[in-house]
Amino acid sequence: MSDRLHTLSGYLYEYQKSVTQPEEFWARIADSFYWRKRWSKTLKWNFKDPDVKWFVNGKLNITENIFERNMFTMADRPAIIWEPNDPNEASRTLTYKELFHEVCRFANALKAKGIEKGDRVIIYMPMVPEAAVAMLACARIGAIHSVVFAGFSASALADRIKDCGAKAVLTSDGNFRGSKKIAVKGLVDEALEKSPVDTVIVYQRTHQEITMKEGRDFWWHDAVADQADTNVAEEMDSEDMLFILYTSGSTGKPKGVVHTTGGYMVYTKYSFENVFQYSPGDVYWCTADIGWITGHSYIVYGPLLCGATTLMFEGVPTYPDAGRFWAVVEKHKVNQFYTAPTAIRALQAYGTEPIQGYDLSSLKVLGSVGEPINEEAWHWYHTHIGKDKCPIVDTWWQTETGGIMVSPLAGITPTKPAYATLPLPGIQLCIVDADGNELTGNGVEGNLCVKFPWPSMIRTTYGDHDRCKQTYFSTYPNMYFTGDGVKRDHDGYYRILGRVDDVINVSGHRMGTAEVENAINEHPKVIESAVVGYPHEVKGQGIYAYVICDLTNRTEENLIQEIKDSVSKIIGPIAKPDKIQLVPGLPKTRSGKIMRRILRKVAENSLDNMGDTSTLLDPEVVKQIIEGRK
Ligand code: 6R9
Repeated sequence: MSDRLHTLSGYLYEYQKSVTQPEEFWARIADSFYWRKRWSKTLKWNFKDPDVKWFVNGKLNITENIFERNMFTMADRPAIIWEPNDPNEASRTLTYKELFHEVCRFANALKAKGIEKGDRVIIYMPMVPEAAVAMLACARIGAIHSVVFAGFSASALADRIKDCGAKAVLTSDGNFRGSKKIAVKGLVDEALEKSPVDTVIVYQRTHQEITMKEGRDFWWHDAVADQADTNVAEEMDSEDMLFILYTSGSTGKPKGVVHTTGGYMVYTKYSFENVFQYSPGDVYWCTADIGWITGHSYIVYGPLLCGATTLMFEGVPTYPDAGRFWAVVEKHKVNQFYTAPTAIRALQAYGTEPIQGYDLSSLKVLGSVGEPINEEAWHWYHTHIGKDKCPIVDTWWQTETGGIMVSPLAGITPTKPAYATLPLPGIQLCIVDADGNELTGNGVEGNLCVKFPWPSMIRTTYGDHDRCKQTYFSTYPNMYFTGDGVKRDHDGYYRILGRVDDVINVSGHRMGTAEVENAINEHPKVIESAVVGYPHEVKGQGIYAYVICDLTNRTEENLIQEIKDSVSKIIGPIAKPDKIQLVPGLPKTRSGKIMRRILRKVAENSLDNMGDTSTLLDPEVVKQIIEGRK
């Protein structure tokens, strides 16, 4: 059943209803799903503890809502189309029936290995259909999945295994990425030395040589070989955990954002069909990796709950050349295309030549996610990819929000370049000043908060509820604080201005400055460091590191390289600083706080307005830093 809106007045009407009668509104949407037992109360909440429960006492399984609920009508419809890294390798299509059988077989395999409801399972896999099968099989048996982006290092993987106390790791022998072949199993082995698990299941992708540990490691194809293709889904409570996804914050350690079953299901389906205006038979493609929230909500759960055909792409935008995205759009006649501004800017740099010759006429909707989209990239996307006929949905949301919060509804909401436009039904935004006063009316700018719960919101941070409370619910009482700055213009449209905390956004990937500093500080020659973001043409933001170090027995150049390598090893290549400046000292206040504001100015090269430096312990340091800037 579809809950799709079709007109602007329809949206405005629904929005109004969703605010005045939120429980009735969401109960109506939730009623189109299959519940083993209907909920007794739609919502219970307070933002103080915080304690939020949707569809209280409802019983369900999310995979029953993907498969059994639709099986009579959709069995032969393509669920996943897979496009491999190498365009010469054949693509694969799995119908809903085929996907269902794969999920059941793998669910049975997990059970046979002793994985039970409530156990945590790490998924560290390439972009192959089996990664989606792995997630859905966990959901089928009630195990909690935690997908770790396959570009993270062994040590980042080990930290996540340990933090969630995982019982199993699902992985591959290796991954193809552009022209590279990455030895994934070796990284897993290294991680498991630090954080052991009972079971490892290895999907064979690259056929490279790996070591398998007797009794612990099993091949995927062996594990499913004798399994039945039917499986009775585990009955889950609406508030049972569906997954944990680690994300970076302003403090050192990544935190495990927890999403639960009922609310996440309702919201991802509802937001998917409305934002993208998906019609049965369309081919939808989101280029994200399943290691990020975008991959969870809008490659796997949202589209599949809608009975959509979702395309999964294993490769990168520039392999074998910068026309690859457009070749894939043409080949599979993609109707909705959803990517990140950093990819658009990277392709923009190649000019329009790589687009020539590809038939992009199937495209109906273009999407953007992950970071603010600058006007230039917006226009390029609109003109050269959308041929001025496809609406762009600039979707603002976060790992913590579970689903899209602010976005045009494609073809319904009039768009404006660089604006995420209006909140989705059920989303009650609030802009506050630094003291937490709500800024009402239009033409205001401040910090973005949400003042009422929505079904797919974060419930806790795994193993540390207080951290959830401190990070999101303590800055402003009775509000969820997003960490983003925002402007509401004279039309009431929202424009996201970027993070106001110590989180930077590099190519659409979230990174805590403290997290990068900790990694830099692990180098034995480093005494202290400070990391800030600076504007970067393609990545949105680049990483600029100021480092105090001991240069004995090293040249400056060597040490900078060693630091970069070591950050790659500790977190992953995505966290490698773009610029490292060795400095004699850092600008600190008398109380010992690093004044990042000054470091940001230097990194941005805007030196004329350094602001107040009177509280600095040693103003001389700033001069030296400016002289040595990169
Ligand atoms: C979905 C996702 C969340 C942060 C968020 C914000 C930035 C995401 C955006 C956007 C401007 C958009 N962000 N979408 N900024 N316009 N359309 O990206 O989740 O990885 O948790 O990042 O990304 O700063 O706070 P996540």
